[in-house]
This record gives sequence, structure tokens and C-alpha cells, in this order.
Amino acid sequence: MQGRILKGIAGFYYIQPENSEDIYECKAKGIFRKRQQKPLVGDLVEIEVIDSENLKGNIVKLCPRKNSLIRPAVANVDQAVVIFAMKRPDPLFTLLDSFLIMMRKAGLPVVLVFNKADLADESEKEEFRKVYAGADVKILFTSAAKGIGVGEVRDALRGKVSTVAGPSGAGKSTLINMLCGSERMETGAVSEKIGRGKQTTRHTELLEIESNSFIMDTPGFSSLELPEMEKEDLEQYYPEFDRYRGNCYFKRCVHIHEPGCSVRDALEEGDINIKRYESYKSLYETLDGRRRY
Ligand SMILES: Nc1nc2c(ncn2[C@@H]2O[C@H](COP(=O)(O)OP(=O)(O)OP(=O)(O)O)[C@@H](O)[C@H]2O)c(=O)[nH]1
Ligand SMILES: [Mg+2]
Ligand SMILES: [Zn+2]
Repeated sequence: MQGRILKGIAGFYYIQPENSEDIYECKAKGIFRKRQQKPLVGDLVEIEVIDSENLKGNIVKLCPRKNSLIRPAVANVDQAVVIFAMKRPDPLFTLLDSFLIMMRKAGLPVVLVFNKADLADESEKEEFRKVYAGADVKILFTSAAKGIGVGEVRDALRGKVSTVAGPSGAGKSTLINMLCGSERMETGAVSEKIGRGKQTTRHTELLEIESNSFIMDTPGFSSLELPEMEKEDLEQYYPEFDRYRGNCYFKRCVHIHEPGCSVRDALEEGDINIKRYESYKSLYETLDGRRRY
């Protein structure tokens, strides 16, 4: 029987067969451990039923994956919904960019959701919109707590399998509960003292929000390693540079100190957003530092 992994907790996988409401509790057989293959939420698997009364079975085969991510650890997704709060916690642009780079590297389109819009005013929204206008992402603002903007997110998810990604406390689970129309996921307050989320969600879970629309809630994290890459390649992950890089004097210009740099000219002109550029520079320096260890 074939099904999809909805969640995995403490060695058990919860699997829903196609066209069924049942959820089987399964273990992965030793063959996976030997091959160092870890089943992921979103994986299509074949199971053998060992107890049809109590819905228990074993995973016997992992079907080939369309794609997979490491953080969050999910498989077979069509797009990523990157969620950051506008405030509480304040967004870290380098972290946000690291998410975008990771998704771009995986070939996934991104819906960028700025949540907690109720804590910000119009001019702050406009500022966020400006920063990411050239980043080749769909930008949405929501207040999950107040149910504002949720319909637009639902539209963006229709007919797809989406994974959320973002820092702890951004409101990922709150938004997912709104999308599901019920309290499916536990939510937790942001710590007053340190201004960060408390990592309320500990397990990735696949939820159906309407027929044919699926979303994965995932644990938040506050830091993210950039994927393995040459520092010279980082600039390719900034779509706002596309129009300019061809005009730089040096063919392999990284747009930092080189003379005749068209990207930096565009920055001076205000055609490239300064916040995005600063974040690029900071990530470039991180990659540069990695090699010097
Ligand atoms: N003001 C405001 N608070 C919100 C909004 N959305 C969520 N919150 C609050 O933010 C806190 C964190 O929300 P969660 O949904 O648990 O955040 P999360 O992203 O799932 O966090 P982790 O599971 O730890 O990764 C909760 O206290 C929510 O009530 C919003 O739109 N506005
Ligand atoms: Mg959560
Ligand atoms: Zn340049």
C-alpha cells in the first residue's frame, strides 16, 4: 500500500494511504538505517500492514523523491512559504536571505509572508516591500492573530504542497491554524526577555488545508548555515543583480571592491536596495571566512 508521511516522532512515522482518512503508525525497517536513508515528512512510501485493526505497519520502500530539503527536513514540495514576523521577533535580513538562497538553490519558488502586520504601520510595510521587490518572490502581509491576509495565503497555496520555513515565534503555526480553520498546531508566546520564539513546534507535520492543498508546519530556527557554495557564486542568488552584472568591468565581479562595478553603480543610484546589498555583503564575508578556518 502506498502513502505519504505526515509526521515522524521518536522512530514512528505516521502515514496516510492515498484516498484514505486512516493514519498508520509505522516503523522504518533496518534497511533504511543501513543505507543511511532517513524517511522525511512528505515522502511517498510503500508500507506493509502488520495490524489492520490498530493501523500499524512497516515502511518497506521509499519512492523516488522530486526534491528534498535539509532544514526544514522535508521531501516532495512544490514551494516554500518563508515566514518572518515584522516585529517580535524583529526580522534578521541575513537570516531571511539565507532562507531565500537555500530555496532558490533547491529550485523552489518562494512566497514571502511578513506576519504580525498588526504590530507595524503602512510605512513599515512599504519599506519591507521595497527591500524584497527585486528578490523574485511573492510578498504577502498577514496578521495571523487577527485573521488578516489569510485568504491571500490560501490562494497562494492552492493545489500545491508547500513547506513553511522561518524563525521561531514568527507565527508559522498560528497562520497554519488559521488556514486549517482549527487549532491543529500548538503555538507559544515569544519570550519577553530575549525577544525570541520558544521553539514550540518540535516536529514537522504535513496538513491538508483544503482538497489538494497541503502545508508542512516545521520547527523554527534562529540561525541557518548557508548551503555549501563558492563565495563567488553567492551573487547569482540575488536576482536584483541580474540586470547589471553583465556590465561590470570584471567578468567574475563580486560587486564588493572591484572598479567599474555596475551593481555598485546601481546601488548608488538607488536602483538596488541598500538593505539587500548589505545583507549580500555580510553573507559574502561569512562565506569568505569559512574558507580561512
Ligand atoms: N501580534 C501578533 N502576534 C502573533 C501573530 N501571529 C502569531 N502571533 C503570536 O506569536 C507567538 C508565536 O506564534 P507561533 O505560531 O507559535 O510561532 P511559530 O513560528 O510557530 O514558532 P515555533 O513553533 O517556535 O517555530 C504566539 O504568541 C502568537 O500568538 C500576529 O499576526 N500578530
Ligand atoms: Mg510553530
Ligand atoms: Zn560588479
